[in-house]
This record gives sequence, C-alpha cells and structure tokens, in this order.
Amino acid sequence: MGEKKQIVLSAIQPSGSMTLGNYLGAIKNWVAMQEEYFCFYALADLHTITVRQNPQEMRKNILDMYALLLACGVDPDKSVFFIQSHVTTHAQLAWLLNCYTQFGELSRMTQFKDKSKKHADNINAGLFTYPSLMAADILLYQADKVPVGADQMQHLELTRNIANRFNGLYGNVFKIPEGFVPKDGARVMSLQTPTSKMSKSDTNINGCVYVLDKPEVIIKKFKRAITDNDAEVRFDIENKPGISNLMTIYSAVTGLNTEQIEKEFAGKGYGDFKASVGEAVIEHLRPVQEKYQQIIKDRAYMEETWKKADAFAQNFSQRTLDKAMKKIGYIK
Ligand code: ATP
Ligand code: LTN
Repeated sequence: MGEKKQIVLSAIQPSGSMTLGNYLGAIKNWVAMQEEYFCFYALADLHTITVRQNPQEMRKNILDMYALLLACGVDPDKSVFFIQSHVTTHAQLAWLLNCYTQFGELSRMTQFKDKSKKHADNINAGLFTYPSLMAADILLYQADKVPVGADQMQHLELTRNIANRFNGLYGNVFKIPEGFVPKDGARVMSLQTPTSKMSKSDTNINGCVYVLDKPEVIIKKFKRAITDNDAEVRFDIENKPGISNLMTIYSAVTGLNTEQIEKEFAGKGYGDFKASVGEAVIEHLRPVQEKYQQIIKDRAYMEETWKKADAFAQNFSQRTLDKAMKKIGYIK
C-alpha cells in the first residue's frame, strides 16, 4: 500500500440481496480500483435503517453482503473493507455535518423524494438526513474519488457543497471528493419497469436480478423482461428502454459494444436475445456464486477480516473528526 496513492471511498447498504445493478454499476469498479488506489470500502449498515428492517433479516443481510463482496473480489489485503456501524466516527461526524447542511438542499434530493413515496408511512428524519451521513462517510477519509452508480451523483454534489462550506468557514479540513461513475453498465434498470432503476429494496422481484439468484431463476427473469413491439435489437433508450437495458447488461458482461450486439442479433427475435443475455449473465456470475458459498461458511475468517479493517478505519477517521471538532470550537 504505497503512501502516495489517491484515496478512494465507497459503500453499499446491506438493505437486501446484492443486485446485478449494484454489481455492474458499482462493485465491479470497486474491485478494479483496488490496484491503483488506497481503497476504503464500507458496508453502510447505519444507512439501512432509514427504511424499517426486520432484525433477523438485517443480521443475515449484513453477513451475506460482507461475504458476497469478498467473493466479488474485494480484497482485504489490498483494501480496508469495514462495517460502518463498528466505526464510531461516522455517526459523530454526521451529526456535526447535519448542522452545516440546509433543509432546502436535502429537500431537493431525488432519492429522498423517491423513497418518501415508496415508504409514505415512515418518512423519518434519518431518511431526510441520509446524505449528511453519506458525506461523513466520505469526508472522514479525505477521499479523492468516490466510485458510485449514476443515481448517487446528486449526493456526491451535496457532499462537495457541504465540504466547501465547512472549509470556507474553518480552513482546509476536508478534501473535496470527486464522484466517479464507471463507463460501462453505469445504470441498470428494472427488467419489469425499464424506466426505473434496478433496486435491491424493490418489491417487484421479477424486475430485479440478484447476484445470488439460481441459474434457472435468472433465465426466467430475463425471458419475462418487458420489451417492445418492433422486434429489432437496437439501442434507443428513449423509445426502447427495455431492449436498451438488456443491451447494456449484455455489453457489461460480454465486453461487446452496442454495434457488435446489434450485428449479432440482426434478424433474430427477442426470444433468442433474451435467452443469450440470461446465459451470459449466468456465466459471468458463476465464479462469484461459488466463492460466496465457501466464504459464508467461514464466519471466523469474516470476523477476523472486518475487525482488522474496523480498527484501521477507526484510527484513520478519528484524525479528521478531531480536526473538525477542534475547528468548530470543541475542547478536548
Ligand atoms: P436500496 O434499494 O436499498 O436503495 P440500491 O440497490 O439502490 O439499494 P445502494 O446500496 O443504495 O443500492 O447502492 C450501492 C451502489 O450500487 C451505489 O454505488 C449505487 O450507485 C449502485 N447502484 C444501485 N443501483 C444501481 C443500478 N440499478 N445501476 C447501477 N448502479 C446501481
Ligand atoms: N448511499 C449510497 C451508499 C453509501 C455510499 C456512502 C456510497 C453510503 N455511504 C459513501 C458512496 C460513499 C448508495 O449507494 N445508495
């Protein structure tokens, strides 16, 4: 771990089972970035309770997600892969940043508006201030780059605004981070409503392919994917959102570009195309699924891994928290 490497931070919520969207839009990129950057990756389990969770399921989701990320290739020898709730500085800095974040800014967040509609019976304060906790996650580690799916760019802009505001008042406390959206597969849409993103907390599970879905389930979901009536495999997000989404997925798992895919399926029906996408996804996920089955059985290894990472993260982030508190006027 070279000293001069740029710092990367990203996180994923254990709010359900990892989707193909999370994997292609975010996690594949986490794995790739480990070679070049000093990476902090977190399981954002504090964020998860902004939507009500069942305790037993939550424990299972945390363990599953931790094991699955290791299976995807997050490497504890290269990166600091920790659990957010185990590192006390996150909640602490989030409180401070709440007082430097405006009501109006938070009200404009698309995710807040979407989730308020989805969970109209529980529009809690945490759901509203979710972005200041996310800002704390990032700013604590003086991150240079934050790899996220396209849906998170708005939160990243807000993080930069909060950091600039704080630095404007107190001098250089926080590094101003840059969002980083991968070129391929950046936004995977639901197979059932291809105009909204594939999301692990979605209630329509047919729209969502999970990384741990069995092959027969994956094929079935792709065969049922919503398309259109003009029977031509052509990329056109506006008029053919379903087919374009399938092409995005196919491209991400095969490495073929749009033109090559259009050529491969010229004159063929949607049935053939959907089956090919399903098969390619199954092959792509097979090694990840196999590795997951090994890791999830080894609780001792997982625990040892996160304890080491938690301690490193605590120590590293404490320096930023101490500095911010001192600047604000707290005494030791
Ligand atoms: P939830 O439904 O609980 O909000 P989510 O599936 O939206 O969860 P997050 O844990 O919020 O996922 O996000 C993890 C990472 O995956 C983020 O970087 C996010 O941008 C990315 N991501 C989520 N959904 C997609 C998608 N459909 N396409 C591409 N990237 C995605
Ligand atoms: N809100 C993020 C998850 C997340 C995150 C972060 C991402 C929590 N903290 C810090 C990047 C950096 C999401 O992807 N929905």
